Amino acid sequence: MQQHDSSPLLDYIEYPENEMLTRSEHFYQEIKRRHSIRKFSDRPVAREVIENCIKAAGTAPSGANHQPWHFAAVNSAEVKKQIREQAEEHERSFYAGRAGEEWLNALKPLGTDADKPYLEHAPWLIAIFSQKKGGIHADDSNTNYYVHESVGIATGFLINALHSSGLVTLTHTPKPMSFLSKVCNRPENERAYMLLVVGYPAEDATIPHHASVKKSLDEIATFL
Ligand code: IYR
Repeated sequence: MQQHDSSPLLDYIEYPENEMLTRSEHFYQEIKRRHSIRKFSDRPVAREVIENCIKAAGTAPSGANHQPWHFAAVNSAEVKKQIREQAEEHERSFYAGRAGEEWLNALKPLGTDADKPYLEHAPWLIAIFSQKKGGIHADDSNTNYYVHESVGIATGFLINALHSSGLVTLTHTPKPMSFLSKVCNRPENERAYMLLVVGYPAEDATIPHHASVKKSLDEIATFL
């Protein structure tokens, strides 16, 4: 290995094999309770919880550790209203035909449409941005690597952290998403990656049957 600064791995925890097995089973049981929710309560969620979850997302691995992401956490009713209005405008043309027949058919079992009241009802929207240029320091402007992969992993960490905290989420991808840059005051070099809707579920929240059909281990994995 090349000469480089490093420190010993002090925070690794090894579990006995039987405990490893029960922990992996427990994690599976926990994460399979995570569902995309489209009806949110307007109950507030403390900013500190959101901060902790974003800190967790920020520990994700990334290309050259450049951490090419930005999380704009929106709690302001005014900003949420702007996001809802602009998202719904795009969604209306999407559902009116821009998506194409095949895509619209694929969405039918989810029951989604252009109305997005949850963008105002949910206490928090987290707009995730990716950075093509950056570096390990916030003000660097070097090339970033594996940006999509890195931001995808961080987003996964964030969803997991929010779920573990007892909140529900929706991964929302209005198409196009570029309006988020302006609404969230983000610079030119960043691209909107995803909008996460975060909060408590409404009392009458439901899960579409289609969304709970998960492929079996055999269908998603091979062991060589
Ligand atoms: N962005 C639209 C459409 C949509 C697209 C996919 I792919 C989904 O899995 C769900 C919805 C919307 O949010 O309604």
